[in-house]
Amino acid sequence: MQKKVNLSDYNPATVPDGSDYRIAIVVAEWNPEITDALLQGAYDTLLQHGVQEANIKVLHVPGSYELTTGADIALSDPRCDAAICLGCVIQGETRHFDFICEAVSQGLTNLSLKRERPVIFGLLTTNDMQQARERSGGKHGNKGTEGAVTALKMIHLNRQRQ
Ligand code: RBF
Repeated sequence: MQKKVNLSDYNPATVPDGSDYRIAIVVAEWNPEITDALLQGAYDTLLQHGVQEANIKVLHVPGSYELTTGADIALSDPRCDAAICLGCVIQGETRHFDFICEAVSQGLTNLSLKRERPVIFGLLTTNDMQQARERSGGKHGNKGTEGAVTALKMIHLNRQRQ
């Protein structure tokens, strides 16, 4: 089996067609150089897999901590099939890093179960800006792309719910 360098090297044939999917992308404004690149990766990947531009809604929130509320607002529309959440938290001197990462990961998990729809965790949590760049279109791929692929696969799975 071929060794995966990163999950952005996915096989397009395994991704469901998204032509009747409605997807929200919720993106944090902190570290915009990174989050803009994640957004671009997610958006382009959804288009490549048939999602119609009119069915992609982009919501901006101030920081990663607000991703959960932003996704909840997006999913308050019952026609919205999934929310892809994108943000970047760089580890600093303070414990804010841990608080934000913990709150977002718990928040998104709980929201997905509450709304019974996929909520995708596309939050980069890196030691420095260099690592963030490598994961938003650099040598470790683009986590926005991976978030979009995950959303398409999870919507397909969710539509099999009894
Ligand atoms: N938001 C991010 O998306 N990435 C960060 O790296 C980040 N660092 C923060 C550091 C501190 C000390 C504080 C107070 C906030 C930070 N935020 C960051 C913003 C946070 O996600 C949220 O928008 C604010 O705390 C307001 O709820």
